[in-house]
Amino acid sequence: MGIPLSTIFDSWFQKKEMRILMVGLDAAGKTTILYKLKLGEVVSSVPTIGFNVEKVQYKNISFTVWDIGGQDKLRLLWRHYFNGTQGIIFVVDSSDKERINVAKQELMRLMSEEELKDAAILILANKFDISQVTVDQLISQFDLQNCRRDWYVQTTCAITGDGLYQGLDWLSKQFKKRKN
Ligand SMILES: Nc1nc2c(ncn2[C@@H]2O[C@H](COP(=O)(O)OP(=O)(O)OP(=O)(O)O)[C@@H](O)[C@H]2O)c(=O)[nH]1
Ligand SMILES: [Mg+2]
Repeated sequence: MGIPLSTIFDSWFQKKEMRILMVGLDAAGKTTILYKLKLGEVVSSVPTIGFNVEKVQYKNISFTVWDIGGQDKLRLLWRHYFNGTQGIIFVVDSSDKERINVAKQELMRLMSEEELKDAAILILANKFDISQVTVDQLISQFDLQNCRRDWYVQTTCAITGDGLYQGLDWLSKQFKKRKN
């Protein structure tokens, strides 16, 4: 007995691509995160009208990350990008106390979308450098305790890159879990 050779070959050569939808309110830091991951640099960003898309290679997985503009009127367009999404990165400006409830509502709306029901949800509490929010605080602000989805909260600073790869680590585990 043993593992058939074809199974080993399949696991080697299988396409390891994960389609990620990155959304969140305007100015949360999505575009800054995308290019920090892609280029290792902080780019000067302008508000995104439409989308940016980049492939980010990490841990043998090619993440195709769709970064969609988060301004109020643009949020209605997010659903056009849902199809085939395996993971969501929901970016929150954790220093924006006034709009934390708006962010929560948008996240709840995404979680109730039929097309996204199997997608893993990574929540990035960004701008950690200026907010010092804790993961527990964000979990309670977003009422995630009773949420029966695969979700994970990570604090990040897109400027330094802190926390970004921990987030991708969690997504890569979700990817492997779903493939098995
Ligand atoms: N201090 C701090 N500033 C950040 C951080 N991440 C992003 N920013 C700043 O926040 C501003 C908005 O960042 P963007 O990446 O353009 O935000 P966005 O989410 O793409 O916004 P939209 O495209 O409008 O949806 C920029 O001035 C960034 O430099 C962070 O972790 N800490
Ligand atoms: Mg942007």
